[in-house]
Amino acid sequence: MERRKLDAAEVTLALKDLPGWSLAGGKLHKQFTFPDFPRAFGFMAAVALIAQAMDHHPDWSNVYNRVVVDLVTHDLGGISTYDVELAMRIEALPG
Ligand code: H2B
Repeated sequence: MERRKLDAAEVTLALKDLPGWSLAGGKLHKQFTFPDFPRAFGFMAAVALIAQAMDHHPDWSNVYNRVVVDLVTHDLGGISTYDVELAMRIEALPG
């Protein structure tokens, strides 16, 4: 798909289809909470496979059962179509 930086209006529009996601520090941001660490890590493993296939990688952190995900396109200096695509693919993961 096209890899292009989005303007503020396009980001606002994209967020309408991304429940729980917000704009924070110039990145698409969401915190995920799981029942336990293995579920959180399983989620991260699933996201890692998607990220590697896209060659587009999240800024993220994990503490026990929580995973904080921030999506930005470093080389374009902002949120791009790829960040929205990755967020949508994360939302489409089972469970
Ligand atoms: N991920 C993100 N989020 N932003 C980037 O600019 C980026 C990336 N660049 N993954 C990619 C890898 C680049 O380094 C490779 C060479 O395509």
